Amino acid sequence: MSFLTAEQLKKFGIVDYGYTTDPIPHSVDHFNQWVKKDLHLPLEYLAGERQKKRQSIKEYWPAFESALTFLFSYHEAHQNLQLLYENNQDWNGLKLASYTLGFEGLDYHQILLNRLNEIGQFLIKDDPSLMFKVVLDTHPVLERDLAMRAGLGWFGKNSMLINRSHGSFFIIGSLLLNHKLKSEISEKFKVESDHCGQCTKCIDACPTNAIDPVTRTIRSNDCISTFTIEQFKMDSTPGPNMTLKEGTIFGCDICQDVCPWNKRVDRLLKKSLGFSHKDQHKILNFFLLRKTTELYKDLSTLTEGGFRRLFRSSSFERSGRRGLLKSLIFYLK
Ligand code: B12
Ligand code: SF4
Ligand code: SF4
Repeated sequence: MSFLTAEQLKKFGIVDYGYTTDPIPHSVDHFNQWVKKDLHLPLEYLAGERQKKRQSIKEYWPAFESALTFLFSYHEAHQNLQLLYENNQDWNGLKLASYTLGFEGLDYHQILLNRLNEIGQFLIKDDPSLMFKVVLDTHPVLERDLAMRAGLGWFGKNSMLINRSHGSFFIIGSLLLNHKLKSEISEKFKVESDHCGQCTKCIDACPTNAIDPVTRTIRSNDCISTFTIEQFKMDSTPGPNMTLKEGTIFGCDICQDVCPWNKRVDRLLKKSLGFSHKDQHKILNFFLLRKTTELYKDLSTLTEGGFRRLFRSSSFERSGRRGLLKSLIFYLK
């Protein structure tokens, strides 16, 4: 990238980036059908006003002229977790989504928001008339489609955006811009073709049958990720196929773990050095490296305030203490 050096990309943890001037998601009809069939439920926020905004980025931000989209990898955290599951004698059998241990064990929303703002400010130095808007997970933009339009990958059968060189263990973050950038940037990115072929590993591995093989989308109500991250109340009704038996207590990586495109990255990455940040160790020691009954006891006796203080700025603030207890109960039966 002409405006970010290799060192800056490294500093921001960006493994790839792309660019598009197209505001309209290519798969917008697909998304509308998905909502029409209620496959988004219980995630109400994907319908109504926010569904309308997802039809075109201009609906969300009329000044849109182009977007820079970045991939922030957490593959190393995934690899370190796999090693822990395979080799650590003290592991209790529970599993966490590996993004919770990426980004130094902190909530990626805050960390990546800061990084994207820093890149935006950097661009403005060159062109003070430039305006930008950060898009990161919670904004009403179909981010996988935006990344696909920016040439960063294809939609896997597990519905993940997959990149040929970096697999799918990354977070997508974008800067919407009110200008088009120079042509040498805009001409570089071509839309990727589908590289899933005849493979069905993710569909076969999903323990709750949440992947619809025909439409290649997720039935949200059957997805472990929905139940363990998005539904916080103790009395949340699990979907009909929801039986937690794989150890998953927060998020689910199963349909990515089995993907040959991620296995390829595993082989290419240098030998991992393990987790090195104190917040990562706090998470491992609290959730994974002691008896499940002890974890349950601590979560049951902690106050809400105590839990928040312990896991402030981590991904676990989202589900909270009760959301975790609700999932953990499956493993005490
Ligand atoms: C709602 C949501 C969820 C829901 C629903 C997931 C889903 N697959 O729809 C739940 C809670 C289940 C979920 C789970 C996870 N999520 Co989520 N989630 C979102 C969110 C907020 C919206 C996604 C959405 O609009 N879904 C509706 C479906 C229909 O759209 P879609 O997923 O974008 O899929 C598009 C393409 O795949 C394409 N498509 C799919 N199939 C086909 C087939 C054909 C024929 C065609 C033409 C097109 C097509 O069309 C869709 C519409 O554009 C996005 C952030 C965002 N604002 O976009 C993050 C996001 C998708 N999630 C993300 C992550 C990391 C996860 C988890 C891995 C977390 C975890 N470890 O537990 C899991 C993965 C589960 C999975 N296999 O998808 C990342 C994905 C990064 C990537 N590499 O793809 C995102 C982009 C957040 C981010 N900023 O990085 N998530
Ligand atoms: S995240 Fe887990 S439950 Fe959801 S589709 Fe993938 S394998 Fe199935
Ligand atoms: S496991 Fe196979 S079918 Fe599923 S996303 Fe990966 S390559 Fe595609």
